[in-house]
Amino acid sequence: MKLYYHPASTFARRVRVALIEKAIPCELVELDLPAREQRSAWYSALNPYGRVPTLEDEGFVLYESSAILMYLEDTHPAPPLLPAGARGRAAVDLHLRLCDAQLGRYAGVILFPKRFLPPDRWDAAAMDAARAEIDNHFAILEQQLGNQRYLVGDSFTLADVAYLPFLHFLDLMQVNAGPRVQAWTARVLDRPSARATVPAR
Ligand SMILES: N[C@@H](CCC(=O)N[C@@H](CS)C(=O)NCC(=O)O)C(=O)O
Repeated sequence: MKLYYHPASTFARRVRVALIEKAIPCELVELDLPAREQRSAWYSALNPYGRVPTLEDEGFVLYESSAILMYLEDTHPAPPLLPAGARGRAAVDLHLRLCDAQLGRYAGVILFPKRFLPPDRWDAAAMDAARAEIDNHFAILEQQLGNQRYLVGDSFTLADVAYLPFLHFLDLMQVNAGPRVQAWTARVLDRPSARATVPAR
């Protein structure tokens, strides 16, 4: 199995975390994103969208981090990162979708410029609007977390894996995180899989 990734990629980090949690052997192939290797002919043949991550498993090629997470779960079910019952699995699915729709797209508006562009190229109005959406999303999660240790009950699941790379940047995004979100973030980021995949910036 091969994973095409970049160490700074939030979406690729999800997959690296799942690989570590499940102890799946995998060759990591780093793409030179600043040099636009993701747009090269050889990589476009694998992933026509020119993004990381992409997984290659004996000729089977898959991209979109959530789809890769589900594939790893199906092919390597132990240790499980999905609950056993239909409702728990549906709840994880819900959080995977909402993480992308209500957080990932807005996080990118703040994180890409803050991590990779000089301040004179930041769009402050767009970043403020994105932060308002993100604050609203985390206010909802604050309620949903209740007294649970993780997002879906007391076990670490793919829902937490999907959020993990974004939780890492709560401070950089200047999110107004409530106490439950803060405790959940600390718990998630303390896992060995999180510590082993910390981006350089
Ligand atoms: N929806 C995709 C998003 C992947 C994505 O946006 N990857 C970024 C890095 S975090 C990327 O490859 N950017 C390079 C580019 O767009 O040229 C997923 O979940 O895998």
